[in-house]
Amino acid sequence: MFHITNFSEYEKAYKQSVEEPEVFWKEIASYFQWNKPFTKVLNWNFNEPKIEWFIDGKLNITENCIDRHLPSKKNAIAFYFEPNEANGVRISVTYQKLYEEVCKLANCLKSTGVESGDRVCIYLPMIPEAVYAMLACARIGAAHSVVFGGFSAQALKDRINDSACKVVLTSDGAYRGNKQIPMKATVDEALVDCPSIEKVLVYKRTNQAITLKAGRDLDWETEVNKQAAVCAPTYVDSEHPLFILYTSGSTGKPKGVLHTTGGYMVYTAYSFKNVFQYNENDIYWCTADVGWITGHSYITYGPLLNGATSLVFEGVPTYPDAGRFWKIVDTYNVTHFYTAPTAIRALEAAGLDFVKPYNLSSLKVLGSVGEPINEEAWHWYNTNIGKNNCPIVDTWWQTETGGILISPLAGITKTKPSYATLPLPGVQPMLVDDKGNEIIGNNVEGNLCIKFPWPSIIRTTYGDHERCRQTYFASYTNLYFTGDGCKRDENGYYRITGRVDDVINVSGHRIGTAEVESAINMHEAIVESAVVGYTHDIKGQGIYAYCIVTGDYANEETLKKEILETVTKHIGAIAKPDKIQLVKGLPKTRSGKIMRRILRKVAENDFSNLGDTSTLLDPTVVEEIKKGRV
Ligand code: 7RM
Repeated sequence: MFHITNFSEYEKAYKQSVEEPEVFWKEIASYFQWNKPFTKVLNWNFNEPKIEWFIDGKLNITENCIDRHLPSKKNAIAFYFEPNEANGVRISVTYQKLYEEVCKLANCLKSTGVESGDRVCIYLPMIPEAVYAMLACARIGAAHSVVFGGFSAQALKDRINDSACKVVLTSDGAYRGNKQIPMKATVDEALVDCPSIEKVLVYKRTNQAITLKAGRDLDWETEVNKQAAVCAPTYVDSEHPLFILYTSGSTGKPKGVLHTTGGYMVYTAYSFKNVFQYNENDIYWCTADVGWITGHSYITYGPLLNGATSLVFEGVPTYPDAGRFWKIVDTYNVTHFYTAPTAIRALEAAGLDFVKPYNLSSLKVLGSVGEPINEEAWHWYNTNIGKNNCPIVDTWWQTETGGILISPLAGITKTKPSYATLPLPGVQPMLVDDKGNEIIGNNVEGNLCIKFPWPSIIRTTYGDHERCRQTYFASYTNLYFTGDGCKRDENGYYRITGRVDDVINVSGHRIGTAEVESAINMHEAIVESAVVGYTHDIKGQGIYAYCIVTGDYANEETLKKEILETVTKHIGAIAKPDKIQLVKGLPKTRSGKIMRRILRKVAENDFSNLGDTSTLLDPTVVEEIKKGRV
């Protein structure tokens, strides 16, 4: 049964999903349109890893997102578009219009030479075209690689080259609050060094001045309007790549997480329906950006697969003021609202005067995603937004998991502040100690692993399968390792406590400390740096950088400014350190390993239990670091 409507149905579904996973998922998969039925539900081993779902099945995910709904929902709204400027042009996109826009863009991609199996980079603001772009790729079997609009030219270039994209879909610029951000100029800078790119399609959003390179750059509207509004779906194998999405890990450059078609479709649709309990005529709004996995699974695919009506928002929570979210909820009668704890904390800090003017009585379900939600933010959200009347779904998942794995089902699972509560059907969590021994029983804590595949699990990291194995499947034999620490309470409820690796979570954005360090080290005056996370009231975690300076520099203030510029250039503004401390040395063991534990404690302003520092290569650096804390 696709839709779970009460707790005993959840228990029944969960039990079956563990005891007879193939029977369970076969039935869920039968709710979709397959061009050719699958012959086997699952093949897997976590050692290679090799994971295949709905084997031999052929399908097109956009047929399931759009065509399938047309007979009953032609004129129903797929999504409303709310622009950055509250008085800008609002658009309502019906399922019929969505069909036509996606078909035209799909034909346009074909005309530029894109074929099934190719990769297409999408670098766009949060406008309807971003959704059309993802679906147009999927329509013709090309894999999309969406790059968040806040990433720099350098970061964009690395991502385009890693998966050898053929085409970039972008816009002239983007509106963001009271700012106008260049997009095309950033693409131009990236493409100086991207040999695989053949064409660039440029959508005019801001009408700012741009240059078009003859033979390469095309005007979006001109090209799209030449195309027929019908495009037969390309049927692909269930395991055909659907998209690549780059995400940060504890070492080196970002990894291209690869998701495939059939399993991702089944799981995002199933999890959307059951976690949010979305019903006909509800208005769902997820405030994420399509540049992150939340935008992929719960703005584009999950809602559309369910024939839902949702909202696509171009702007930011605090423009023109901190009441923007609540004003939108009031205007559209939003019933389901899904956002990140960092936004909740920022809006809480702005004060209730920004909430009071608006009628929020349409709300039925609230969601949280991206990082642990602290109890205080949970209560503020529950009291002031939900008016003690809306279940909060604290949804834990990752880019690699494709969909929500641990979460309450709205109105069905009893919630507990700061707990993601229970696994969805098909998800088998396991806590292990550092040696990989299972931690059994309740009231325990350990590293969170999953012991059985679910349909939307990562298949590989693009171009480097060994890295996928190393990162997720090699820490513990036969387990998928999440990188998160986790508690299980007396009732078996899960609470994710945060990363146990060198990944920090800044405003719900995953940032690898190694990535920031290598960006900082690009500055000529810096030889070495160490980056750690520390507790930040609004962002959840802030970035603290210790930098060893050897080169010449004018003065401390200028140098720090230059370091920030270097990081912005190499990664993007989201990775800028909140605090920079210039140091003469870093605490290292005799073997040269940086003692990050000490650096984390100093960043937290906690000088207790720094441990035995006498064995360090140079114990005096610890005193220097403590004194110089910023
Ligand atoms: C969806 C997303 C994944 C990391 C993950 C966690 C953290 C996400 C929650 C959470 C506690 C949550 N994908 N995380 N959701 N921690 N409670 N509800 O964010 O790939 O960008 O990040 O985010 O550490 O490993 S992500």
